[in-house]
This record gives sequence, structure tokens and C-alpha cells, in this order.
Amino acid sequence: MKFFENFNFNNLFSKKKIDKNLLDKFEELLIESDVGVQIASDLKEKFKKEKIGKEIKDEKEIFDFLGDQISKILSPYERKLNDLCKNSPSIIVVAGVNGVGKTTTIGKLGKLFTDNGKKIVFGAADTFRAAAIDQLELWSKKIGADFVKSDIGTDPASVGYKTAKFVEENKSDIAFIDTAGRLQNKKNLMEEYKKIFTVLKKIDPEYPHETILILDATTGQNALNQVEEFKKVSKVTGLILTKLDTSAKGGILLAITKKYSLPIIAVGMGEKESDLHPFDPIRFSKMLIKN
Ligand SMILES: Nc1nc2c(ncn2[C@@H]2O[C@H](COP(=O)(O)OP(=O)(O)OP(=O)(O)O)[C@@H](O)[C@H]2O)c(=O)[nH]1
Ligand SMILES: [Mg+2]
Repeated sequence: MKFFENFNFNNLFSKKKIDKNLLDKFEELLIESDVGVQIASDLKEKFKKEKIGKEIKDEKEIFDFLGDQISKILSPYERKLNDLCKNSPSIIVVAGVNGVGKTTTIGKLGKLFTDNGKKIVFGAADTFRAAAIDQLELWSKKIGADFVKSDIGTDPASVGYKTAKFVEENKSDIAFIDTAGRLQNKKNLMEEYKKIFTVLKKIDPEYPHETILILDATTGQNALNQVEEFKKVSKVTGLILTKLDTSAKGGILLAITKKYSLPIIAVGMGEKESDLHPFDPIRFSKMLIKN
């Protein structure tokens, strides 16, 4: 769906001047793209201030204005994927609610770093479902990563421990620790999640170096609650937004960065191993508007 699909430029701009009707439509479309009410209103005000009374040449002028503003908002939060291997070894916990794309993203990240000559290990700390362990093992085989697992039902923290020990003994560069997709209201799962950190810190207080929170672009505003909940129990160091290849706009990143100032590391744009892309604010802004 196009951002401006319903944007009948000629109707709104009979005189090609900004009027209230156009401004309201502008704001409404921004809200629909998940940027949040506050940012939509801020952008509307900015647009009004800079363009009021002026003739607008064409639709492109509005796209360019918006794209520019959005990328300015997001630019300070761009974080390079390479940061993930600035420590060696680097222990990384991957978190998020059910089905957001944690395991797939680990596969994609693993592929990226093995292609760059890094020694990678995946730790299957989602011991909640047998299929989750198998899924991660498949990914490890596919991309040539080492794999650490325990039986289903084992304490996830013990898999975290085993993975960190594996890293130290085998001189791995990066460990990605998969976790169970936990709904925030499942208290015991959250407790198990917290324990992973306690146990890792016992090995080395610097562990884990990163906790990446995976968010699904199709979730919309609920992603804000997910950030809130995971920040309460772990130090989230970066975000990856998945499923941007769907009709979801991903405007939620504006609302999240405004509220939580969290860095954005990458975006997922499909199910294949090559479908992970660095977060590029300019490209992202263009997609948000024109996708
Ligand atoms: N279209 C699309 N699908 C994705 C993307 N990332 C993941 N998926 C799909 O989303 C579904 C869930 O992905 P998983 O990686 O299993 O998600 P998870 O967070 O590990 O799920 P749980 O372990 O059940 O909590 C799978 O069908 C993936 O193929 C993406 O960027 N785009
Ligand atoms: Mg999973």
C-alpha cells in the first residue's frame, strides 16, 4: 500500500496551496503509518510553518520534505552492524515476543558475519519448544555456525552458560543466544529470561555485550509496550525491525526512538538469509513514505 495511496493531490490542492484539509490528511496518513500521534502532529506543524502560503509544485515536494524530516529524526539512532563484533568475543542475547523473527534474524546475522570470516556460535536458549531448538540448529548448519544446545525444558540460563563457555574454549568471535518468545505476561518465562543475564554476568560482568530486541513491523503500536517490558528486565542495546517487506510501514521506529532513544541496528526484509539490511535512515524514510 502506498503511503499516499489515497492522497488525491489535485483535489486537496485545487489551488496548490496548503489548506486545513490537506494538513489534516497529511497528519492522518502519518498516524496510519505508525509514527505516533505526537510525531505526526509535530511533522504537520513543521510542514505548515515551512510551506504555508507557498505554492507547492507537485507531490514530490511533499515526499521530499517528509522524507527529509523523517530521516533527520532517525539519523542519530543509526547503529552500524559492525558494532556487534567490536568486542571479541561478543556475547549477544536476542530477545523479543513470540514470532517476531528472533531465530530467523539470528540466522541472517550469522550468515552476515560468517561471510565476513567471523567464527559464530548459536546458543539455543529457547528450550521451551523442541521445534525452536531444531529451527536454530538448521540455521547453524545452513550458514556454518557452531551450535550449542541442551534438552527441551532445560533452564535457558544453563544454555547461556554453556554457550559462553563454548565461546571461550573455542575462540569464537560472536555468540548469538536465542531466547523463547515470551509474552510479557508469562511471569515464569520472564524470570527465566532474567536468569540468563544473572548467569552470564557471573562468568564475566561484561556479558552479554549486547541485548538485541527484535520487533515486528506488523505489530504497530504494541511494539512500544514490548520495548517497555524488555527494558524493565534487561539492558536493551539495539533494535532490529523485521518484516519490512510486508505492507507494514515501520513508522513505529519514530515513536520508539522518540520515547526510548534506542539505536537501530538493522531491518529484516524477508525470510531468506540475505534479507537483513543495515539500518539506513535515508532509505528507510523513503520506503516509509513511498512503499
Ligand atoms: N516476511 C518476513 N517474514 C519474516 C521476517 N523475519 C522472520 N520472518 C518469518 O516470521 C516467522 C517467525 O519467525 P521466527 O524467526 O521463527 O520468529 P521467533 O521470534 O523466533 O518466534 P518464536 O521462537 O516462536 O518466538 C517465520 O515464518 C519467519 O520466516 C522478515 O523480515 N520478513
Ligand atoms: Mg524462535
